[in-house]
Amino acid sequence: MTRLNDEMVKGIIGSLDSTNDMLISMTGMDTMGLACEAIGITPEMIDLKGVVVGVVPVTSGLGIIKKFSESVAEIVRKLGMEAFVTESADVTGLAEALAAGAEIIFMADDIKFVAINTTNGKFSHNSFSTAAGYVTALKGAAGGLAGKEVLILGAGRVGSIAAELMNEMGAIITVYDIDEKKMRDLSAKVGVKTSNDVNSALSSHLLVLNASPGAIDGRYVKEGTIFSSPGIPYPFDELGLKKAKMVIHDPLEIGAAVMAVQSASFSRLRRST
Ligand code: 2YH
Repeated sequence: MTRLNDEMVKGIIGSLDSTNDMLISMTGMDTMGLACEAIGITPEMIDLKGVVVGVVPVTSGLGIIKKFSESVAEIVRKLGMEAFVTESADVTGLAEALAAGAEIIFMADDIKFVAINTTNGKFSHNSFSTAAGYVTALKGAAGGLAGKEVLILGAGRVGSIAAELMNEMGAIITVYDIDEKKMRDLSAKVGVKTSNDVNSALSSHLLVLNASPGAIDGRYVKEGTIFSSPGIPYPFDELGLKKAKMVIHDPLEIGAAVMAVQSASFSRLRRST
């Protein structure tokens, strides 16, 4: 998945409530409900009260993204957990979060983004969480995926996990990737169909999971398409947006919310009576 940048992150904190409203109206679930469903639980099954989350900025690679850590902390607070961003970055920041008693620690470099549950060492990662979150959103928006034709754009980490998850749900999947080898490998692994023409694939699908960094040409979008689209940068042109019935997209919230709930579930599931 492409790296986020300052520009993509700067509006997140101010738009969390509207992202939540968008999710409710498009999928029938709020952020918490969607995050829980993505990991196979209900909100009643988990106790997030008193969970302390530390977010550690990481300077390696291309370095710190302005407001990234603060945005993750705010996403987590909206779910009902306590969150802080460490003053120091990297290893010193990790030590700071541990010393402050963080039950969950979020850290991201340019390749991986993880949320570690410090009580047992289990961790969630953003590729799974993003895939699970956006598959769940598509399922909600489409009223279920069993027996439905779904196009996946992008056979990278998120697209591949999404293919496995939707395959288990009984969706009929076609995958497209500009990299033919990746596409064939995924097809062999999960047993999905492939397309080598993105435009004709778009023209024949009403449900699309877009996990690719490529642009989507509105001329080929089918009228009434539902897009669940974690892919960055934002891929739609005006025509595509006009023809689409729904576009579910945010740069960070859905993936990070699923990570937080999944990581908390490793120590906070309520015992059933
Ligand atoms: O955006 C990213 C990468 N695409 C990882 C996502 C994995 N699916 N990383 C964010 C880097 C954040 C930076 N190191 C910071 O501000 O701490």
